[in-house]
Amino acid sequence: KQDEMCKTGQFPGLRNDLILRAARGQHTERAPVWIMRQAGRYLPEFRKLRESHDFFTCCRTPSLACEITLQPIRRYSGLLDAAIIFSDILVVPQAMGLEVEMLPQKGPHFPDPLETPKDMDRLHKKIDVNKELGYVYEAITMTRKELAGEVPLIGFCGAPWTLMAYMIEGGGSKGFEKAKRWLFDYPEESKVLLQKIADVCADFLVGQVKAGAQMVQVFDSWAGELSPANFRTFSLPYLRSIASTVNERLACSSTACVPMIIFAKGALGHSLPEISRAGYDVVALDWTVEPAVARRVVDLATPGSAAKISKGAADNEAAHRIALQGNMDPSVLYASKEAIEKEVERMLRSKKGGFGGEGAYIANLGHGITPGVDPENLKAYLKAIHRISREINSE
Ligand code: 1CP
Repeated sequence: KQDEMCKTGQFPGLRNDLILRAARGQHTERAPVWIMRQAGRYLPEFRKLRESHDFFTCCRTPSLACEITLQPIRRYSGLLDAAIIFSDILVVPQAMGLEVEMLPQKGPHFPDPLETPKDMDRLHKKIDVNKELGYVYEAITMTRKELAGEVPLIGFCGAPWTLMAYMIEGGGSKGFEKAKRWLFDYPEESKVLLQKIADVCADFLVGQVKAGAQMVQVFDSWAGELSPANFRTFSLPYLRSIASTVNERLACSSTACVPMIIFAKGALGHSLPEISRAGYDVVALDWTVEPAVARRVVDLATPGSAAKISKGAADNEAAHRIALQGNMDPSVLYASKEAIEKEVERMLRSKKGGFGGEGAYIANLGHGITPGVDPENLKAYLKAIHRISREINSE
């Protein structure tokens, strides 16, 4: 059924492919822009809907997930270049057999987190991802149709280390002591768990693409909690595994590959070269890295692809220039519109250490937008990106 679904012609033609071109390393007339967590609590229309619907009910009801995904697209009509499906990274631990609830004001909570490796027995032995997470696929197919080709739809999942951290901590954490203790005391069992999560994530992303996702992002939000050595032992191999499995599986099922984005927050300072060679098309940056430096480091780390400052590279070109995404500090959105514009100038102009006008760049924040931001300030940010990047990209 899934294979039938992805036959061409099922979805309306795409009218704005700016982000797909940038993700393939190409020059674009201006920088495409989307915002991590663009569908969420800073929007009054989202908060209104949440008054009458529980969080995971929103995730599990395709019509609600579709509506929430479209909220920012409507509000910022013409200013956003992608939609991201409304869901959460914690639907994967749920599919693996752990209970997760969303507590008001507190965030995610696992009533029975994993305490010792023995608890891994409580996870499902065989996971039918298509069955457990079919509701996400339905939401994606519905939203892609509703978008009617206005902008591409992004799918996503959490990274194995970030998900393992939640499964052991039982929710958000300051120091991740329990999860890190596993890495030191039970390294082999940790690797088994990480690979198991990676396999589910790969299945899940393949299913999302078949259901209509035109790009996917892997969120390693807590990568920065790990030392360089532990990041390379307990996170990076599983990020690589996801990228290669997804691409192989899509190729085998004759489904066109889609650009993949990796966001390893906090790990760029020590592992940007390794991350840029992990098999992803786009590397998302947090705000602790200077864009021009990141551009140089990534080009040096991926010489075959950097040679192609690919104005005309074919869409399915294997070795295109690695694109960058990011990376404004989300807190800038609390400042005045003048300050926001000034920071956008700094982020974009190469003489200020910014991304410059060569393309292979997707504007975003360096992490998710926070609940207290005034939606009008986000509008000022989006408008500044459009205006300034159009200027720079045509210079
Ligand atoms: O009360 C509410 O309405 C819950 C708030 C909320 C929302 C709007 C949560 C709980 N998740 C979401 C949606 C969500 N989560 C999206 C939607 C698509 C979008 O617009 O971007 C996405 C992509 C996520 C991904 C997610 N969930 C991440 C990775 C991104 C990041 O910001 O680092 C993480 C770490 C989570 C876990 C999570 N879910 C929700 C919260 C509050 C958290 C963080 C908890 C913590 O502090 O550890």
